[in-house]
Amino acid sequence: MYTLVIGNKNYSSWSLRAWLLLTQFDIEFEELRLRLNDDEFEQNIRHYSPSGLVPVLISGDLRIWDSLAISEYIAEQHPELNCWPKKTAARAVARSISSEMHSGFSQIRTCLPMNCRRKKPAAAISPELADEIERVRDIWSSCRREYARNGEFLFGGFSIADAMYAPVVLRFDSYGIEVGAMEAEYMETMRSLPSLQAWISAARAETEIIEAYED
Ligand SMILES: N[C@@H](CCC(=O)N[C@@H](CS)C(=O)NCC(=O)O)C(=O)O
Repeated sequence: MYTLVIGNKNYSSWSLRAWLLLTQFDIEFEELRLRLNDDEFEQNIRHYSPSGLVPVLISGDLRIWDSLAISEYIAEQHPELNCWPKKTAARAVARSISSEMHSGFSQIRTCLPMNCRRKKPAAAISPELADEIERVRDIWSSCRREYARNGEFLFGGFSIADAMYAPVVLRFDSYGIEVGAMEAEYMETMRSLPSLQAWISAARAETEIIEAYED
């Protein structure tokens, strides 16, 4: 049985990625939520996470403290689930876009922080932010064009790549980012997942406010 240590559901986009992956693939886990920006977090996080960051997956004596590392570990432990696409070429592209998400998109992260309670257009979109939004749209539409025949997600069936982009779907929704028909359809598919709905409801029920992530 795994334990997944996460931050506030309203704000912690990296936690959402790992949580959604486990939940979508029906992998049993216990959830341990620590409040970000709180003394409790500072006092407890090093007990679980050598990096001081969430998410952390605890599997027996092992701690895995990064969303992409957690994803790879889960994919290795449960090969029958095909957490990555089955075909080599699709898997290579899925890994590329997941790594691109993990190491890039600094403007989206900084200017559009995840906040599931928020529903208001972004105040301003700089050219740099617009470029990153365009790049995400391009990734989503090209994946959908290529893999639509296999299912509704980026590579047909739900994969780690969808978990990596889930917080971006929520951000585009919260900040009223305009997208084309193909990307809107993908966003709707993601938003209607019962797992993501459950995360959003729990996020909205949280009472902590972190000013840095609010307007
Ligand atoms: N590269 C890490 C990023 C993790 C991360 O930045 N987590 C944030 C919450 S979303 C955190 O733990 N922040 C706590 C802090 O900075 O004190 C991953 O992929 O898991």
